[in-house]
Amino acid sequence: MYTAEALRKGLRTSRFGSKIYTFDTIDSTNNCARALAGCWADEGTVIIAEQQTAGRGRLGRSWLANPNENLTFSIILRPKMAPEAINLLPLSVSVAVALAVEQVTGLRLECKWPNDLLVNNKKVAGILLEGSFSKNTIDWIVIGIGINVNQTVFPTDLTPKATSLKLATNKDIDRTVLFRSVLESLERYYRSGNDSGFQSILPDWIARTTMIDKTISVMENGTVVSGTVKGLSRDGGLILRTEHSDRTFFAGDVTILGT
Ligand code: BT5
Repeated sequence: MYTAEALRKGLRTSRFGSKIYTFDTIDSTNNCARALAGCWADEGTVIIAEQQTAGRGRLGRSWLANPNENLTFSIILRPKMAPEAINLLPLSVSVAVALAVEQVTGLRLECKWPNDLLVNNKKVAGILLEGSFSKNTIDWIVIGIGINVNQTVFPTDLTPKATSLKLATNKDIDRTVLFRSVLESLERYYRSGNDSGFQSILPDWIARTTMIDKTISVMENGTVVSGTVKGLSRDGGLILRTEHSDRTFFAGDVTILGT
């Protein structure tokens, strides 16, 4: 069980984590963060739980994580960016989390568009961005982050596609140390995005993906489109060269088919 004091001890951030709400069990840390964000909770407020009874991914999918073994938390942001650029934010979060995990474990994480982090081609972390927008402004954003840390057994249907930091390193990872490192990295990337534009994340994200020039299929709203990945657009979309033209996707599920 976490305590806010233990998580904050030695945390080298200025705003991120200045308020941390810890829960033993909650439905979803994103639900709690959304409710707090709507009540003007401070930017950088963190909600972290040992166990989620309704942890979720995108499009109503579930995020499944054993208690006492993983990191599942959400953070409230109020970014200074145009809503059209919002797709850059999960890319920035992906790179920030990858770097922090790398510093703590020595593993190299790979970014898979739009919101996955992989180790050895298996998903080790997922990011869920939810927000409230009004009149071309962003009221608030909640970023939910799930990292498979010390879990070694996954439900059967996840076994072929999920892994954890412990499975990849054969070592127990200190979740508190990792949490602090992730929060510090998140704040660094977020500040730099706010100060000089989130576009600056594009080269960093590209450097951490093996998707470029791969043949993939993207499923968007029930339609599947196949093609070759050509890169990212200035606003974080995925550029796919199909048989007929180049298309840019801003949402969807990617399956990597080959080189
Ligand atoms: C995501 O969605 O990957 C975003 C996951 C975000 C989870 C965090 S935990 C804290 C916060 N509170 C929440 O309620 N959520 C956030 P998506 O790309 O839709 O992927 C979901 C899919 O990943 C599922 O349908 C499963 O196939 C797979 N999956 C579920 N649990 C997994 C796990 N622990 N490891 C790897 N894959 C998993």
